[in-house]
Amino acid sequence: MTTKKTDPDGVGIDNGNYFGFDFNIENSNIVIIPIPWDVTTSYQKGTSKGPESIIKASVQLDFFDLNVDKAWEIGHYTHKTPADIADSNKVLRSHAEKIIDHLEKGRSIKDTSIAENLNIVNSECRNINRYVYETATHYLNNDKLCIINGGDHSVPLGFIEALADKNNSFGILHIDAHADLREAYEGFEYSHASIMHNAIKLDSVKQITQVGIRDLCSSEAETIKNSSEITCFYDDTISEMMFNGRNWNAICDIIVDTLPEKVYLSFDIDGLDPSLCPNTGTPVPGGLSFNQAIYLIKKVVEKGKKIIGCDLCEVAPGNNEWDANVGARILYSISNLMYKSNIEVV
Ligand SMILES: [Mn+2]
Repeated sequence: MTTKKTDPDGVGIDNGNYFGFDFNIENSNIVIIPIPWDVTTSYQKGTSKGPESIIKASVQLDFFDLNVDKAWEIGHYTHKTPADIADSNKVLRSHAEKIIDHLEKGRSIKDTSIAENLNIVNSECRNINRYVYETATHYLNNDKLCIINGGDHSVPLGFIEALADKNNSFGILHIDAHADLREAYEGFEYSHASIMHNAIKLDSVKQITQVGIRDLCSSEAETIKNSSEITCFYDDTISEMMFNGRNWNAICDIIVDTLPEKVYLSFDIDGLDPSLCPNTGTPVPGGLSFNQAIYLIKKVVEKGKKIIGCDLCEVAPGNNEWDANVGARILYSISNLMYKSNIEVV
């Protein structure tokens, strides 16, 4: 039988790996690290099932990639995440739900009745952050390119910290409906709504360029306005530019020019139009089309930037494979473009 590894038109094999590829770590250039974690998701849960659903849907893809030569030969390796992470996620969600319920009744985060729950959640989130940090560091030390596949948008922080240890200057391209700049959303230190607040505190992170943002609180808008390190291309501003005749190519030029030479790509699926991710944790109308998102990332590579790492978060399966199908395609495209940006930059 011809497999996808040697022939992009071959048969996809459901072997538990992304894309059904059977590379070993030695002959891989990219490692995808699935983190089934959505403890702090506040609205629809289910993003912890994202990685598993993407793995399943990814087998059906065609692996010929118009943007990257012989992408199926790059070597995509699937990290084996211990099963107890998913188990612990389930237990912790019940603690987190008690806290969220408490707050939704108008009560205070400082009430002693929820203090223990909050301590447990924060301490376990610290542990998962450390696990991601150590896992990513291990692969980076072995010259692998990594992608974190969440889970909610809190999980890549450990990876960004690992990259910050190894690179003294880089920027983050952040595609999302949300600014994720809250200090500690609902009392959670490692909330999906706080990742960029936590990332910008790292010395190596010199710039965050946000695209597609359309749901934020007033303090986040203030932070954006007052920060010289954050540039936000609001969804509203982007549509206005387009309604006034600017084309997407010209807008991408402006976006990419805000980024330094090294770029980390943080891709929250809800940055896209919700018809592409109807089951994500916090869907918001508006957003980028699939082609706009891929074109933007292509421009990052074309303009000679080097993508040093990526994450794809907040994909949640619904009753059919649609969300996972879109997620798998994004994951394949961005991982291939990341590889391309590393071989073409000297
Ligand atoms: Mn989001």
